[in-house]
Order: sequence, then C-alpha cells, then structure tokens
Amino acid sequence: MRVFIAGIDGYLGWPLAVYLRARGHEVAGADLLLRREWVAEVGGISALPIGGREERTRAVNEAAGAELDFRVGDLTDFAFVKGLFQEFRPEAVVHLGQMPSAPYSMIDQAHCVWTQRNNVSNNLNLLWAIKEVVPEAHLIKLGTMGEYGTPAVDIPEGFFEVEFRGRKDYLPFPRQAGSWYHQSKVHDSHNTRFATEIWGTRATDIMQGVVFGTGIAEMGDDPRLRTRLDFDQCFGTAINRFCCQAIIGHPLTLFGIGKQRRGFLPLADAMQCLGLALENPPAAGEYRVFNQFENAYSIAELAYLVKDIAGDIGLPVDIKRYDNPRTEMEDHYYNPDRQHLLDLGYQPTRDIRSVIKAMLLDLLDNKERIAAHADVLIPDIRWDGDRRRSEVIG
Ligand code: USQ
Repeated sequence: MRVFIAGIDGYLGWPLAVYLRARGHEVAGADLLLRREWVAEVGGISALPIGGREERTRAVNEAAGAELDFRVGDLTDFAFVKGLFQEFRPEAVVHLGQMPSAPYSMIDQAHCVWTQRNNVSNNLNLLWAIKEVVPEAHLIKLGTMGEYGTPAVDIPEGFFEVEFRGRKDYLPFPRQAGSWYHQSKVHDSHNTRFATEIWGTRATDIMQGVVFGTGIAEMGDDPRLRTRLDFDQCFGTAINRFCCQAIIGHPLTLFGIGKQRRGFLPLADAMQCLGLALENPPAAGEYRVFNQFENAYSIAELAYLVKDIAGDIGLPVDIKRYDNPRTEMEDHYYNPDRQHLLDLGYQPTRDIRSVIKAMLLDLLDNKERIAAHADVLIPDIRWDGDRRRSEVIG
C-alpha cells in the first residue's frame, strides 16, 4: 500500500516508517523537523542520539531495500501538501504531524494560539488534499484519549447512545479536553467527522493513550533506525520521564497525589494498532473512532513499577510527590472501552515489565546525556499561567 506519513521525523512517525517499510509498504512522508526545535527551545534533548534526515533515510533504504521519500516541508502550506499528494498519490495518510505537548501549549498566549493554528489548519489541509487529489484515500488521524477528559461514566469509542426527553440518538461522546493542545485535537475530530459526512471520504480517528518505549523490533540494533526519547517537562511523557529519572538517580516526579489514571501503551503496540487500522480501512463516507491503549494505570502505580524494575537491575530509585503544575483531577473514575482494535486482532503486550526493563537498559548508555539536562525534569509551566518550579510535597 502507498502510505503517506505526516510527521515522519517524530517519536511515532519515524518508527511507523521503519515498521511499514519492513512490511513492504511504499512509504513517503513529510516533516518540518519542528520537534527538534521545540525540544531545544524548552532546554531538552533526546535521551537517545538520533540521526538527521539523510542518515535516517539511508538507514531505512539499506534495511528495507527500497526508496523512502522523506520531504522537509510545512503541512500548513496547502500547495506543498497538495503537490506531494499529486506526486505520491497515497492510498492511506497517517497524520502524526502536530504539536503534541499539553504543557508546551500552556506556556503563554503565543504558544496556545500557535498550537491550535498549526494543528487545526494542517489537519484541514490534509482533509482538503484528500478530497481534491485522492478521495478514496483513508485518513488515519492521531487524536488522543485526552479529548474525553475524565468523566464519571464509562468512555465509549467516540459515540454513544443517548436518551433525552423521551427521544434517542447515537451522538458523539462529550469531549472535555484538559489543555489547549488537547482542545486542538477535539477541533480536529469535529472537522474530520464533518469532512467524511459532506465529501464521502473515509477516516479513522485514533484516541491514543500515553505511549512509552525506546524502540520496536523492526529497528534491530541499528542505532540510525532508533527513535527519539524525550524527558523534558513538555515532550517527555510520564513513563519515559520516570525511566530517564531512574537512570540518573533523580526522584521520580509524581504530580499531585498520583492517582490520575490514563490509558498507556508501548510504542510497539502503537505501531501494531496503526498497522491494523491501515490494513482494515473504513467504508467510503465512514468516520470511525478507535480508543488505542494497552491498559489503564494510575501514575503512582507506574512510578512504583519503574522503581521495582530499576531495583532489579541495581538502580536505587526514590519517588517524590510534587505540587501539580496542571489543573486536572488527581483521583477519579476512569473506564474507557478499547474493543474495536481487539476485534481487528490487536494483541496487547501482556508484559509491560519487560518493555520498561528494555527501556532502562537502552537508556543506561546515555546516562551522561540525561544527567547533563537534568534541570528540565522539574516542571515550571503551570496551567494557571504562573511560571514557578514545582516543589516537593511528600
Ligand atoms: N505526570 C506526572 N509526572 C510526570 C509527568 C506526568 O505525574 O513527570 C502525570 C500528569 O500530571 C498526567 C499524566 O502523568 O496526569 C500524564 O501526563 P503525560 O505528560 O505523560 O501525558 P499527557 O500530557 O497527557 O500527554 C501525552 C502526550 C500527548 C497525548 C497524551 C495521551 O504528550 O501527545 O495526546 O499523552 S492522553 O494522556 O491519553 O491524553
């Protein structure tokens, strides 16, 4: 299949290119390489050194024996997107090319507006380019479980049956996102659903949980094929940060009481699920929603899991509670469905301990690199707009 990856240079985009090439798909992608700039802007660095565009492309071509078409360009530039689609004529488009950080979008007015303008307009450009150039193509749009927020009822996959004043309907489940970034994904979901309805195009909206992990089997031991791994307060996600903290003996940073629950999934599961969505496209005019995560855990549970596994390999780890820089519920009900992907054959990784252990071992070699940037581990971007470093509260 000809697959176009928007955001091919990122934490998910790059492994997806490696994964799909290894399965014999024809892959093209575009990226403005902004993730590298954002991480530098907030003082971070990838814990694992990664290659530049040329080195990455060469490595995939050697491993998979066919040309990977990796362009540098801006997805908010419609002429660029349309031109690429006219050349490559994708059968599927996977949209991973957005600003993905909640804290980054909360820095100030400029970061909030930039995030929403970039994310909403580049998704609209992909929707229009599909309509005008390849109307049969399947859009797989990366959304987030965070679109739903944390309601005190079960979370279905996108839609639910509702009865109100004696009448019934099947409606989009309410979205109550918790950051300007998560709100941008809500806007994308509405726009994507509307496009399928008026144009008869097809889309899968992936409500993905928090991804963790340093690699996938298809990367083998070629360091040029590996993906980035961030640990700063903006682009490092919880388990990835905890593992980097464990490596340098920094206390694991639990925000608040640590009972926040989220869906999590290893990087390999994210690739498996995107592959299943690609290979099982929806019908023309269909907009479907998949909740994509391996299981739901509390942040404290995960911190204790990382501490335990790190202990097994001789790394003593302390866990500390920091005052929560975010406005979020810290103790709440959380029970989302994730049936659609299981029905397509998703086999969740059962042993996340071994994924975390492999991560810790991968990161050990880069201890100095992480230690040299340890000041990015304590958050100071706050949802109330103040800029103040979190303090230890317990
Ligand atoms: N947290 C800590 N300590 C840390 C980092 C995070 O306790 O050092 C807590 C946060 O307060 C939050 C939870 O862990 O309650 C998750 O935070 P996160 O930074 O791992 O993830 P989040 O900001 O929710 O965003 C990440 C990705 C985003 C994706 C989202 C999926 O950055 O792109 O959309 O996960 S979800 O969380 O399901 O919305």
